[in-house]
Amino acid sequence: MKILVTGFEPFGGEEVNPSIEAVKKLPDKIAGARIVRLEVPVVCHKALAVIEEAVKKHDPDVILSIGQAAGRADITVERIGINVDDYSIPDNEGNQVTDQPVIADGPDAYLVKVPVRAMVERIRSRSIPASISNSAGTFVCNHVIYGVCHLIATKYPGRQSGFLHIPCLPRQALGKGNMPSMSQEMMTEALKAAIEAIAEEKQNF
Ligand code: PCA
Repeated sequence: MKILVTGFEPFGGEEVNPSIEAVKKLPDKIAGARIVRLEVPVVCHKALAVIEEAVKKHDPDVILSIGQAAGRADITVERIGINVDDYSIPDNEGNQVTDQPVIADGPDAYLVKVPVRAMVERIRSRSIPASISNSAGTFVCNHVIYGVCHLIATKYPGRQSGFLHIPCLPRQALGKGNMPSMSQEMMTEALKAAIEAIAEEKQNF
């Protein structure tokens, strides 16, 4: 089994994005699954194209994307992507899309096809706080959740996709009052736990 794990480049004036930092530190194999890493631009009109190119090249069974959610205190496993782009800040190429669909004529929403409950439980079993999230917002992360689900539904049947939001790194939280943070080591451990839960469920099919 092969899992494409994506993280984002920094955005919103930050010098680092914990998602790509945690992804870079993943081992090459987790629970028998081969890991392929990919950095994705925080650009509305490019993110999905970069992911699709990697899907064509590597033919993964699962696409698991990771993004930063500043202000969240735990690892959140996203359950749903909605067909809405409504950005409160510009993306990294200055696009501030409002009230647009991700995919014109697409369904209103997609539920992800990874075992969100088992992923949360596995992360918690490592003493790392985690929960299910029922909204990934309406910025580039939601765009990717929805867009990858749509890609699978329309072009790559049988594949699965999922998304985890992770908190800021401690160095991003410096001087930001009550901004929660988590160490990169802990976040990488959480990703490993989530991937184990996905890989094990797949083996049981
Ligand atoms: N977080 C943003 C986009 C890129 C990222 O890491 C989001 O939550 O939409």
